[in-house]
This record gives sequence, structure tokens and C-alpha cells, in this order.
Amino acid sequence: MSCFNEIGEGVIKGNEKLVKEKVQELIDAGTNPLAIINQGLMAGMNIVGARFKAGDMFVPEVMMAARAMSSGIALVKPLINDSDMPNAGKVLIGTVKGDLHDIGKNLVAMMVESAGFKVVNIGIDISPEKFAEAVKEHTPDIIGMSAMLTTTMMQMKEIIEHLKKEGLRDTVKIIIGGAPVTQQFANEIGADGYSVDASSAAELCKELVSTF
Ligand code: B1M
Repeated sequence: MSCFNEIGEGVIKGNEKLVKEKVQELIDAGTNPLAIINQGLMAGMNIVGARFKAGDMFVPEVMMAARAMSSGIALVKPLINDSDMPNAGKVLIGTVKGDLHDIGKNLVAMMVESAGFKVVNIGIDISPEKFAEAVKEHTPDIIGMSAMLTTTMMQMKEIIEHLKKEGLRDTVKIIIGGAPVTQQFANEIGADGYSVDASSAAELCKELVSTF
């Protein structure tokens, strides 16, 4: 098995120790750092995304895989100019006001980051005003909103309305998700997309940036 494949397997198995060891081996051998990311780390994470979507992998395993991938990225990153890092775009993500659930949102953040996006995770209980401030500060390409309660999902509409009021709505694409949320709801409130899980969210982000 090539070292790239071993890194990919290490990511899939969430084996942080193996990933670090193999990434270091390739770095010491003078391998192109971007090749380590693309052919090793990301290749593994792409398989994780597909298996998670198919129901063959579960949340704890995906989180371990994402952690293993991040540990590899941390070794490679100092060797790459920021401008050369794979950068698919910037995604700002948060859980809406009144809602404290963050496990799913953090998983989405990890998968989106693993797909090459820079992610700004602004946390939980985020009001429309805080979303707007964060958009001004970070100028993301995409905003991701998460809600897990039927009582908080309407906040998504409030946030979109507030962004319109502030003249920010057309500067970003907006995606939403969370257990009570549906595609129909996304259409109703004027979001640009909905996804059912973390790997579809990463796919959706890729799709949306390609339409800019
Ligand atoms: Co709460 N909770 N909870 N809870 N909780 C639910 C959501 C609930 C369905 C449980 C139930 O009654 N069966 C219910 C909501 C009912 C409803 O509104 N229809 C509920 C309730 C009622 C409450 C409280 C009101 C309970 C109370 O205090 N009486 C309270 C509310 C607190 C608040 O937010 N203000 C509350 C509190 C909590 C805890 C703090 C104890 C804890 C949260 C801990 C944390 O997140 N740090 C908690 C938990 C853990 C759950 C359950 C059990 C699990 C949620 C979870 O993490 N799932 C949940 C029941 C359930 O879902 N089985 C429940 C795993 C996670 C990976 O999946 O979050 O669905 P999920 O995320 C998925 C997708 O939804 C999607 O991708 C993720 C990964 O694949 N996704 C996105 C999510 N965000 C996305 C964003 C995207 C795209 C996709 O784009 C941006």
C-alpha cells in the first residue's frame, strides 16, 4: 500500500497516530505538501463522507476521522503558503438564537472544512444581529445555519430578513439544516439550500461556490 493510501486509511479509521506518523514520513521524504493533503488526507475524508451518507459510518467515527485529518493538516500546514492551501471558499456557521444544540453543527463544520473550505464557527444561540455582524467581519461566501428545535427554526427566517435589512443578503449564499428543517422550509424562507446531513452539506457548499 502506498503511503498516500495508508494516510487515507488512517483517516477513515480515525487513527490519529498513524496519520501523523505517515504524514511525517512523507514530509521527511520531501513529498509535495499539497499532494499529502489531496492524495492522502482529503482522499480519505471523501470516502468517509460517502460512507457516512450511505449510513455505513456513524457520528463518533466521522468525528474521529475529522480529528485524524486535522492532525495531519496541522503538520503539513506550516510548509504551505496560505495562498497555496486548498481554499474552496469561506463558510460561516452557527446555531440559531435560542438553540444550544451543537453536535450536528460542529460535524457539518468539520466536514465542510475537510472539503477544503475555511470555516468560521460562531457557536450556538446566535441572534440575527450577531449573524449580521459576523458576516461584516468575516465576509463569508456561504452562511450555514443550524436549528434542532421546532421552536427555533423560525429564527432562520428572522436571520435572512435581518440580513436583507442590513443589505447583506445578496453578498452570501445561505444554507440551512437540522432535524426539523426541510427543503420545503428552505424554499419558504428564501434560503439557497438545505442539506440533510454533514456530508451533503459539504457537497452543497461545493455546488454553491461553483455558481458564483
Ligand atoms: Co435536545 N432535543 N433539547 N438536547 N436533543 C432534540 C433535538 C429532540 C428532538 C429530542 C426529543 O424530544 N426527541 C427535541 C426537539 C423536539 C422538537 O423541537 N421537535 C429536543 C429538546 C426538546 C430539547 C430541550 C428543549 C429539552 C428540555 O430542556 N426540555 C433542550 C433545548 C435546549 C436549547 O437548545 N435551548 C434540549 C437540550 C439538549 C442537550 C443540551 C441536553 C443536548 C445538546 C448537547 C449539544 O448539542 N451540545 C441535546 C441533545 C443531544 C439532543 C438529541 C438527543 C441529539 C441531537 C444530536 O446531537 N444528534 C436530539 C434528539 C435526536 O436528534 N435524536 C434532541 C446527533 C447529530 C449528529 O445530529 O444534530 O441532527 P443532528 O445533526 C445532523 C443533521 O441534522 C444535519 O447534519 C448533522 C450531521 O449529520 N445538520 C445540518 C445539522 N445542522 C445542520 C446545518 C446544515 C446542514 C445540515 O447546514 C448549515
